Amino acid sequence: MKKESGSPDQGDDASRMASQLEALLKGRSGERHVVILQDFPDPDAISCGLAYRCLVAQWGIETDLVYGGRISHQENLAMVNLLGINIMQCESDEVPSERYQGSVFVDGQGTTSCLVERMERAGIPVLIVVDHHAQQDRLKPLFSDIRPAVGACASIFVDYMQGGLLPLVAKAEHRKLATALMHGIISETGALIEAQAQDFTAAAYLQPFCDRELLNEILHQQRSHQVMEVIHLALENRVIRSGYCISGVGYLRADDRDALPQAADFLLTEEMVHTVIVFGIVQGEREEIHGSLRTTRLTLSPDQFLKDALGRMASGSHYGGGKARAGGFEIPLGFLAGHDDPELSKLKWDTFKAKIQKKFFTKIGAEGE
Ligand SMILES: [Mn+2]
Repeated sequence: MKKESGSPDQGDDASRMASQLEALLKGRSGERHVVILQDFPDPDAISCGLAYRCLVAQWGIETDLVYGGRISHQENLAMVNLLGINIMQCESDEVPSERYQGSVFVDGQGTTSCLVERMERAGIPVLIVVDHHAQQDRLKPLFSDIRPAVGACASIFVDYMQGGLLPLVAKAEHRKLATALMHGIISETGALIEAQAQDFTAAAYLQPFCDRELLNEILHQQRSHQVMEVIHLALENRVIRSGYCISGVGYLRADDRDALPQAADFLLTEEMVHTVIVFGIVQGEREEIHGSLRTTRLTLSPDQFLKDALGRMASGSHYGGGKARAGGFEIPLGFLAGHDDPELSKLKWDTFKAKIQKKFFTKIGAEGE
């Protein structure tokens, strides 16, 4: 059931995926599904979760949207609050797994959530994966629709809706959904600059139902002081080699985690820089390295680049992955995790920073410079 993107019969393929999904959902009526978003959910993921919730309601399927980290970006908080989207933050041992007859992954394939193992241990079957990142092979779902050529995962859901699974009508619930999906598409495609034909088709379909005033409000959130400070550090600590800009920002709170991609976006505006990597140690329930990659270089695949540079962990999965123009990575600190005295903390950061920089410099062939 897996699908490669970019095939000439994309239209037929898309409607085949929609009818396969419909067939599966029809057989699942009355169930409750857990929709797993990445640990730091972005608008694309949140809107896909909402789309799934609205879509499956017609078969009497209930959903919980869950994530294991934080909603950290100010725009994403505004989105959830202004649109009244019901979404649950869960520690992995808190997931009420006995409630669910199946799990669903949107805008990810289980590699960006700390809740996956817990779901697996609870024996919850993986029903559906809908994503636009490169194929990750972490999960074995009953239905999988992976389209790396699409700019936003939200556009895949709009494709299902438009294909007859949930035609939009003029009512408040659909207005909310259309606004969320539009925000997903806009923010995921750099204000449509990176959008593909299918994203434009989706946006055109959503436009008459979208609440422009609300969208405007969501998109014009100011940056928090902490985010500005992370951007400041990223600027100060950056090292540039052959057009690659790498910057470590040290420790940051889980609440400020989404400052990393914002800092990366900012550093990418410097002339002669084509690729940026910003990373830091995120201190939440777990302490972990998180990093964000942004590139304008057409010949660079963020997914391949991160997999090559960082390799795999003992479990066999990669530390990172990506999609067109963007990627991310997460490195568990294992035995070294946890708050320490200032001296140990500094040693720990210096060691990880040096190691990560070395891996990237080796990958780009700039090691000795
Ligand atoms: Mn996405």
